[in-house]
Amino acid sequence: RDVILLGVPLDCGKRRQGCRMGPDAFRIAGLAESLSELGHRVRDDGNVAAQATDLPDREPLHALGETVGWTRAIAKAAEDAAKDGMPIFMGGDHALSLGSLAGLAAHAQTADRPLFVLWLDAHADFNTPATTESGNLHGTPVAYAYGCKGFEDFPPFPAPIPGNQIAMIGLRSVDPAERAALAETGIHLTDMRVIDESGIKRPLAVFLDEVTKANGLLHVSFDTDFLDPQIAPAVGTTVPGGATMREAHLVMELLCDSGLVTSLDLVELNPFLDHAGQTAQLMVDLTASLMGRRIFDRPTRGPQ
Ligand code: DIR
Ligand code: MN
Ligand code: MN
Ligand code: MN
Repeated sequence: RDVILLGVPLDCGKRRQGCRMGPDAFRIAGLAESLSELGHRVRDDGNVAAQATDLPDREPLHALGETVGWTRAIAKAAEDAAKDGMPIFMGGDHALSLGSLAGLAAHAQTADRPLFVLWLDAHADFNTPATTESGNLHGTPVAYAYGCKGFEDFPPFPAPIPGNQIAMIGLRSVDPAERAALAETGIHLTDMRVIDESGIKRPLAVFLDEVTKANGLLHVSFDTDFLDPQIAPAVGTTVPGGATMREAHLVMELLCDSGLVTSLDLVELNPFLDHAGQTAQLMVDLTASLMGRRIFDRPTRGPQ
């Protein structure tokens, strides 16, 4: 495949700094080399540049103007890259997905295919600028893509994504306002209890079947805090009880088998909090699993 790496040193989606070092951490951990070894044609387009706005900041939102500027710049880069191949957005915090989702939705509209989104995250990121308690805009991209009210300062979202085209897996920290808003959306919600009781494969397979039936594009947004903090400590918003290394690799391997993934965000890695590159390396290894790294080959459709 043609893979396009885009660094997004965006660090304004929350107060704790460090995610701006993410793109270089992914590079140093060998993301491009790992994907080349798997036979992909990899191009690193360098870093997306922030775009200035004169939008004033507004309490209680943190860095509203800066975030809106980034959203425009990333959306443009995403739409362009999606024409050439499979974009991988190396974040940066999760506010970058305001832009990647907007750009990919515009691309899907042009391609006349529905855009599906898989959100791997401890959090739902379904707050709006009106409901957020923290003021941190990294907690809002899914609500933006779904078409919630409250995003008037942002570019209008091209073709909002219906709830049945969105799946969240790994949930274990959901704010009361998010819980109430999610109830009416039809978004596929897989919390850690579902994973404990019936495993991580089934909810993913159900969603992937829907993507296949609809001939959809599939964007995967991978928040580092999907993973358990014991294996992925380099996140500002760790939540205990996350996905294990084996669960995460299985998700990536199943996504690879499906052949459906058309774009990927790697977000919330904060190298300042890492232990000797452990989390960056794990994220690179998981991306390699998503892109074809295997222990042994298997029939693509084995016994379910
Ligand atoms: C919380 C935390 N829901 C918020 N969200 C995080 O600030 O809106 N998302 N950390 O990744
Ligand atoms: Mn997130
Ligand atoms: Mn999160
Ligand atoms: Mn948040």
